[in-house]
Amino acid sequence: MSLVRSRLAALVVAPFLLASACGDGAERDAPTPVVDTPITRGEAIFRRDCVGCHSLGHGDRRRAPDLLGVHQRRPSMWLSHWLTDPEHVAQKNPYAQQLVQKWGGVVMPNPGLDAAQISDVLAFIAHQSALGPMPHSAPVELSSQELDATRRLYFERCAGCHGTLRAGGTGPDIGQAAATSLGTDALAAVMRNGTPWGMPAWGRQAILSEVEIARLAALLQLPPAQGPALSLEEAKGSWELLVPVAQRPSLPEHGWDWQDFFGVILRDSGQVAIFDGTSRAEVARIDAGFAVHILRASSDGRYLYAVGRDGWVTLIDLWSLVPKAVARVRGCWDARSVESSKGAGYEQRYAIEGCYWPSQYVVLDGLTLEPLAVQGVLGETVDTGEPLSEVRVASIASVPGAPLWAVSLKESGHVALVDYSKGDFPIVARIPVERFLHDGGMDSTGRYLLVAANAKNRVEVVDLQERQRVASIETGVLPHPGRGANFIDPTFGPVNATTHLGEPALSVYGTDPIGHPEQAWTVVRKLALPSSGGLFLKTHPASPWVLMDMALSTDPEAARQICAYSKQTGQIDRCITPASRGKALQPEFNRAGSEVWVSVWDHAGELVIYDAVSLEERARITGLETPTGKFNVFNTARDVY
Ligand code: DHE
Repeated sequence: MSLVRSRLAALVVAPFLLASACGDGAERDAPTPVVDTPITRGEAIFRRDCVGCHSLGHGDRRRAPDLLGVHQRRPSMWLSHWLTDPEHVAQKNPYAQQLVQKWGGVVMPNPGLDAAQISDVLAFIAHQSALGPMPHSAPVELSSQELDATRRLYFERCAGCHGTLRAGGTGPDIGQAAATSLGTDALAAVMRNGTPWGMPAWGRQAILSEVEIARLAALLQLPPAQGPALSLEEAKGSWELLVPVAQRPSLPEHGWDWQDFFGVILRDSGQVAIFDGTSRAEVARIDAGFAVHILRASSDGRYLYAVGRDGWVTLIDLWSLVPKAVARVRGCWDARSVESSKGAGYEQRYAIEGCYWPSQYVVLDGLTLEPLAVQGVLGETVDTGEPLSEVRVASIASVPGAPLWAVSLKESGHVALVDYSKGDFPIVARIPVERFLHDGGMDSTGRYLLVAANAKNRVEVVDLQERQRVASIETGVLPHPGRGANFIDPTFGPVNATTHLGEPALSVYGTDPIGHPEQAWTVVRKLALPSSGGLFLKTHPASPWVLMDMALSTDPEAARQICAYSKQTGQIDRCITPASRGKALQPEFNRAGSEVWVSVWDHAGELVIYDAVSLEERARITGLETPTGKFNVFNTARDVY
C-alpha cells in the first residue's frame, strides 16, 4: 500500500519535470493531472529545490544530512525557523552551529520559501517519512537527435569540471553509477540551483533551460561516450599560418606602450580585446575560438597565446600596426591551458597546449604554431594505481631557469616535467602528488610549484629542483588560487595565498623553508570572507593589497564583490562592489602595480579600473560582452603574481 501511495506521489510531481521537458516533446507524455494538496505542493518544492543537497531515505550526502524522519528529530518550530532564515538561526542557535560544523562549515543557502511553502514541505517530509525512501523520478527519454545535442551540451558546459568520462575532477564523479544513485530530481536540482561548494546555478542563471536540465539529468544516467582522438596529422591539417615570420615587423609598428597592454577575454563572443594600459583605449579585437579561456605571453611579451575551450590556439602579434592573429591551430578538441617556452636560449621558440580531451599535450612552434609533437598523458592514479581512460592537462607553468614545463595531470595526480630541449618533447619526470590537480603557479623564488588538488582541499608543493613533492597543505574546501599570490608577510616572511570555491576563507601559507622553516608550507593565517565561490586572487610587489573575487558565490551580492587583504595588517580591510550586476572577476594589476583592473562578467560587461593603493575607481570601460580573464602583458610574460 505504502509503495503504491509513494509512486502516486512521484507521479503527481512528475509533471514538473515533464512539463519543463515537454517544450518540443509533448507528444511523448500526456500531462498527468496534479492533485493540489499541501503534501503534493511540498513534494514539488522538495524535488525542485531541496533534493540537490538532501536526500530523503537514501542516506546522508557528502555535505548535507538525509531528512527522512527529521520532523521527529527536531521540533517543527525549529525546522520552520531554520527554513525561514538559516543564516540567522546558525548565528543564534548552538544546535544549528553544531550542525553547520558537522556538515562542512557552510550554512545552507536561504531557500526563499514563504510560511505556507515551508509548512507544505514539512508536511511532505512527515508524510514521506511514514512511507519510506522517496522514489526517484524517471529520466526523460531522449531521441537520438536529443542525445547528440545533449552530449554536445555536456561537453560544452559540464566536462570541464566533471570530465568527459564523468569521473570527476573539480566537480564530483557523475558517472552512471553515481548519477543513478543521486536520481533524476537531485541531478536536476543541482543543475538548476547550484551548490554553495562551487556548482553554478545554471538554471537560475538562465544558462540552461528546464528542457536542457531534464535531458542532461537523463544523459548522466547513461554510460558516458568516448571522445574522438586528435593526431599530429590532424593538428597539422588545422594549422593556418596567417602571417609568415619573415613578413612580421622587426620593431613595433605603433607607438603604444605594448608591454603594458591588457589582453582581455570576451568570453561569449569568442574574442580577445587588446587595451592600452595607459590611455585605456581599445587597440584591437581578435577572434580566438569558442569560450576563450586564458592568455599567456611569450617571455618578451611580444606574442600572446589565446586558448579556446574548443582547443584552438591563436597567436597574436602585438607589434603589428594593429595587433592581430598571425597563426592558428587546433591541437585538442577541448583545452584549458597554453604556455610558452621561457628557458634561457629557448625564449618563444615553443609553445605547449594542454588538452582536456584527448588526454595529451601538443608542442607547437612558438612563432608559427606549427604542431611539432603530440604526447599522450594517460597513466595510473597516484594513490590507487588504477589505470585511467581520461587524464586532463590542467595548469602548465614554465619552470624558471630550465627548459621545462611543469604540467599538472588532473586525474592521475602527477606533475609531469616536459623537457623542450629534447627532440620529441618527452615527459622526463612524473612527480607523484595528489588527485585532482587544477590550477597553480610558482612561489616567489621560482623553485616551488604550488598547485591546487582542489577536490582534496589541498595545495600541493613540488620542489622543481629535487623533482619531488615536499608538502601538502590543507588550506580549506576546494582551494582555487589561479596563479596564486606571492607576498611578504611582516611576521612570517615570504608567503603565498589562495581563496576557496567551497569555503568563505582566504588561506595564507609560508613558502620560505630556509628563512622561516617553522612556517614553511603551513597555513599561517586563515581569514573569513563574506562568501565562498572564490576563483582568483592577485597581488603585485608595488601594491599593499591582495585582491580577490568570490565570483562563483551563490549569493549574487557577494559574487559582485572584490575583497582587499592588507599585506601589512594581515586583515581583510574592505570589500568593494564594482557593479550592481554580473560577477566581479579576476583582479589584474598593470605593469607598475599602480592600477588594478576588474572584470564585470556580464552581457553588459565592463572593466573597472581602480587605484591600486586607495582602491578608488579611476575609470570604467563599458559595453563589453562577458569580459572574464585579463592579462597584463608584462606581468604575464614575467610571471608577476
Ligand atoms: Fe578556468 C585558469 C580550468 C572555468 C577563467 N582554469 C584555469 C586553469 C585551469 C582552468 C586548468 C589553469 C591554467 C594554467 O595556469 O595553465 N576553468 C577550468 C575548468 O576546468 C573550469 C572549472 C570549468 C570549465 O569548463 O572550463 C574553468 N575558468 C573557468 C571559468 O568559468 C572562468 C571564470 C571564465 C571562463 O573562462 O569561462 C575561467 N581560468 C580562468 C582564468 C584563468 C583560468 C581567467 C587564468 C587565471 C590567471 O590569472 O592566470
